Amino acid sequence: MPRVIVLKLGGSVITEKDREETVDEERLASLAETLAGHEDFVVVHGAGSFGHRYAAKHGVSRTEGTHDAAAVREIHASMERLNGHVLGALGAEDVPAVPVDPFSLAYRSRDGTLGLPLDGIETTLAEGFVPVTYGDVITQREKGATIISGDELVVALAEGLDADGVGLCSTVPGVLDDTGAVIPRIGSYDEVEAYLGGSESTDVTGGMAAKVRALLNLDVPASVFGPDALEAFLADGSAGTRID
Ligand code: IP8
Repeated sequence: MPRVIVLKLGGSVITEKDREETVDEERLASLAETLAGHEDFVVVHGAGSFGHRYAAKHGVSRTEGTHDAAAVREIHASMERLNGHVLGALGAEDVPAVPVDPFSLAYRSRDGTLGLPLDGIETTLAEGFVPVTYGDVITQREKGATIISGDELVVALAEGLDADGVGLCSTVPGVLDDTGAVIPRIGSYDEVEAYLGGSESTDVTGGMAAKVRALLNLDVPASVFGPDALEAFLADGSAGTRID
């Protein structure tokens, strides 16, 4: 099987973050147009103005679980609605996009370790489809159900599929230094600690520091870039900040 690219479309890139369950239609259509004609990639999208609101309403997070099935359904349904929009936009550009539902696929063990069987996704790719998955709620032993972020899925898919590269399409044009300039390349966390915070910083927001740390741990090169640079990333991987 050819090696794949794992591409994350950030929730705040494809939705209007401050308007409940509102898709940024124009942005999404333009990203879909850029992806048209490309092959062998997996899309992961975040929640933006979908999902998070229901997770907060029911007190569900990466660490706080729920046994309330109605809460699980509400969070998951919101993410399915956003996934439907993403599939629709990709489909309109003839990208052979199909859904991959994390709730039905993934799970966590007691200590939070992610289980993500990949046979289905591998078959989906091998048959020429583009799997489109997303941050979601998943079951966890002894906690009921907890949240999985798109970023966590990106890392697991990049490792599990032995991906060729990872792209995080974000609202910022890359990882920024303290003057607001894009840092072209990051080879170790020490290089950016001054801008992103020390290794003890908890990073509860799942912000840039957590992303950079996770991407540095991967064997594959990753890039963080803004929506305008998706074309450049797909062409030769030269976009925003390269983390490897
Ligand atoms: O936007 C969160 O995914 P993220 C998923 O990638 C939910 O952090 C359901 C809140």
